[in-house]
Amino acid sequence: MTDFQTILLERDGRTATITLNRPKALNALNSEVMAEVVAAAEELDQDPGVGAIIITGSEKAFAAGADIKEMADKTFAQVYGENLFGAWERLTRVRTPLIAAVAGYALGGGCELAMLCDLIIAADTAKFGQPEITLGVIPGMGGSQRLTRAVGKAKAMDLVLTGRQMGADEAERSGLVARVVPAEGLLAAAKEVADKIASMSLPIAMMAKDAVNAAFETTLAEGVRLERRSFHAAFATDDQKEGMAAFVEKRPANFSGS
Ligand code: CO8
Repeated sequence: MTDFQTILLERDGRTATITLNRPKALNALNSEVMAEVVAAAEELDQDPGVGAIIITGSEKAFAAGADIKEMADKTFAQVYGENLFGAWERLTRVRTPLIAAVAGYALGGGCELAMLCDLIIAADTAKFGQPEITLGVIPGMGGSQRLTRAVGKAKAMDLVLTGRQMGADEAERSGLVARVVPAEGLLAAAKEVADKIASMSLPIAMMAKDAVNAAFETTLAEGVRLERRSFHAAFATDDQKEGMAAFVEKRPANFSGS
């Protein structure tokens, strides 16, 4: 695995953890962080020994947004020409389940990075927001779309137009966050969820993730059709045989990923 400057990478069993590591800038997402997170996630995605990936930050900040100092003086021609921060979209093609473990600030690009993951587990200290409007811009990594799908138009408009921050409880009530846990237990809770997911059949977890994501991309009828095809296809795997045999034999399943 490549030598990274702005992230830490850990493996424990079938779970990998990517930790954003620019503490002095509250993990502001500059181009280097983006390149490293995306490269690490893509590399882990190629490894069948990895069944789930956690993306996390520090106690104070998951990430305080895209790096304002990097962007401030750029012209339209530059940001358009280089497709500034466009590579984050590559995370949507990572097939291994991605879990965001969020403590502290998840603002702007930080909130959008969390929403690029498949599910968000938040510490009770987490604060989510899309403050771009206060800087004279708008969300640019999917915030206006993914936040609206997650929490609905009313709250998305509230957050995107006022730039206010939303605490962990409100985020959970609104459907942005899957679980809220005490800050000191955040990584353990995320690891428990990741290990649970990683203990399942990886190809089946990929299929399940794909099916849920289809709900955001297509019509109900198309989505249900895709789900049924994938459900039928699951019967071509050894893991379907193992999972159902284990149930009948009253023992835990031991999935092989085949
Ligand atoms: N970019 C660069 N540096 C940052 C950022 C950031 N987003 N956030 C914090 N920092 C830096 C500060 O400048 C400061 O550095 P220094 O010590 O050198 O002055 C250091 O981190 C610590 O920050 P503070 O002193 O401000 O810490 P506080 O605890 O007082 O405040 C806050 C914490 C409230 C999080 C505050 O830092 C803040 O408001 N940060 C900016 C939040 C923000 O506006 N984020 C949105 C950025 S725009 C964006 O994300 C667009 C995404 C879409 C891009 C995609 C394009 C295609």
